[in-house]
Amino acid sequence: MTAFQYASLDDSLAKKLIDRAGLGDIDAKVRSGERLSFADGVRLYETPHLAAVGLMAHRVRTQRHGKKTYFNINQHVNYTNICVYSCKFCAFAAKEGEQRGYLMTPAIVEQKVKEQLHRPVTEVHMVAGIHPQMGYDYYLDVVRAAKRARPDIHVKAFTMVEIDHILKISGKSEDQVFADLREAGLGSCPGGGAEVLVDRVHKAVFREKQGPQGWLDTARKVQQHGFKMNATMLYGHIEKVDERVTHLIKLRELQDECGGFMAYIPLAFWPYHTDLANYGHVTTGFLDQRSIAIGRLMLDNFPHIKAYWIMLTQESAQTALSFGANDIDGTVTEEKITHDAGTTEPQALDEAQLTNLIREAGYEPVQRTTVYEEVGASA
Ligand code: V47
Repeated sequence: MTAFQYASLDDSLAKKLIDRAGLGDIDAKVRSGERLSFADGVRLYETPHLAAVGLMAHRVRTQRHGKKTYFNINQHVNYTNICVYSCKFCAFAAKEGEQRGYLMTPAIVEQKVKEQLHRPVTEVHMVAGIHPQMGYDYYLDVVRAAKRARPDIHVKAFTMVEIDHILKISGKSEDQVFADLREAGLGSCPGGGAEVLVDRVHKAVFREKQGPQGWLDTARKVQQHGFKMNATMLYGHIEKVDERVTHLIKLRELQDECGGFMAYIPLAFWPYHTDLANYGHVTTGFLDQRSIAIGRLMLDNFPHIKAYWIMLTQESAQTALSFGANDIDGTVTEEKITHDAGTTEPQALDEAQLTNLIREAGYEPVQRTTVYEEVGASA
């Protein structure tokens, strides 16, 4: 069955399959727009009937977005890997003085953005470690540097961990810090650093870093100050099914309260060179599709579900377009976090490669800005 046929599977057939999988009651809720419960989320993670979960998610995706699949032309700049924290899932971080540690000055950030001026890049995604020495002005300066190099670029920068750190070292009021960041050129925030929003996983895997409540509180501040942002979940390590569902419900509640999340992005864990390398496994195709589909079904108040190809792989990201995802992220260019942890994916894809992935799966590629304005039909 081709992706196109799958995407347009007759609804009564889909219903029969979902009923046979014992998920008819959940399907009825999805169809009527009733919110799924914690118990529903657990069942969706535990059922072996992945196709049934995918069909429900695909229907919602199709109702909201038709065949449109968003991508953007972006670049990543990871301005330092030096980090005070030692999260067990992270292969990117280095300690000060370590040979593989690096720190980009604002001038280097400017140079990195200038290097891409020949491409129609609309977004720079900047995240990094928490450097022990850099002061408040450094953070403003890296944003300014990107804008200096390319004034029309959208700067999507700083996870909630970085924002919290910036707030703490600023010596200024929260209002002033967000005003400074906006004036420097910050456009929105990425969704990283959430990991799994439950205390057990926090204690076991990233205990020194901001915990679940800290991430949510900072996200609330960011959104209350008028910035849009994304939300992630790092899955496929020690987290349990109920913890994944708890994570999704916490995101959903914050979205009800503030409404500033654009996309949910499940991030597939890559274990190589991390402290969890011996723990087990890399993610599976089954878990990847399930994570996308359950994100779409549980997060009824999130407009976009993103299949980030670097972490999912191109194969899995392409398939995810039929399991609820309506976004495949961007061209990227020079990604370090997943590459340090062993991803087999390239550093970048060009626009033609991205649009081919989307078209081959039966969907319509649409270039977007960071905040989901359509840039125009793609070639
Ligand atoms: O915060 C760290 C995760 C995140 C590993 O908002 C790992 O548009 C897998 O958040 N294996 C950074 N993941 C990436 C991120 C992101 C990516 C693309 C788009 C957006 C967006 C956000 O990567 C980190 C952490 O949660 N991470 N180590 C690892 N070994």
